[in-house]
Amino acid sequence: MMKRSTVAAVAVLAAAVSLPAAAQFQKPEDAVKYRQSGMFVMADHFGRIGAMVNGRAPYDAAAAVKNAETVAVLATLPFAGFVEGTASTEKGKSSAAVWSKRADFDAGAKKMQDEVAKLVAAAKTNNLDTLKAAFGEVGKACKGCHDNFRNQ
Ligand code: ASC
Repeated sequence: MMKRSTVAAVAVLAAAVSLPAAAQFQKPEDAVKYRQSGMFVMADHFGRIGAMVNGRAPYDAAAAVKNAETVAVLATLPFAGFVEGTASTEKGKSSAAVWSKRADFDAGAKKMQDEVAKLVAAAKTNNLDTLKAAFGEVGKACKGCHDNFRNQ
């Protein structure tokens, strides 16, 4: 038999190793801040590609790849911040639908990540039209969730 203190220590260690998303944050507001910050930085880098495909900035193939790769990393991050009990009714914020339709929300996140992976590949083709098409698909994936899971 393990001593009670040992059992407790093992339990703490197991919890730390498995690290459920919620355990990453001290308080619910931190989870909200985390996901909003991630989305903000992701939108910034995505927007730099947008400026190129929309003719507001000169096409720089290397910068497009770098920004697409940055978006790909960022695209994995915000979802840990969607912890239970952090829905809002405020315009522009996450609605209760995120949690009541969680499978749909997760599928939307996956769709976005898949389209972002294609964006990276498109950026590497060094073809602005290819990049433009992939940019549009990512934008659609963003919008899909924003329409359904963000208060209008
Ligand atoms: C962006 C951005 C979004 C999406 C969305 C696409 O650049 O910040 O939230 O694209 O507007 O419809």
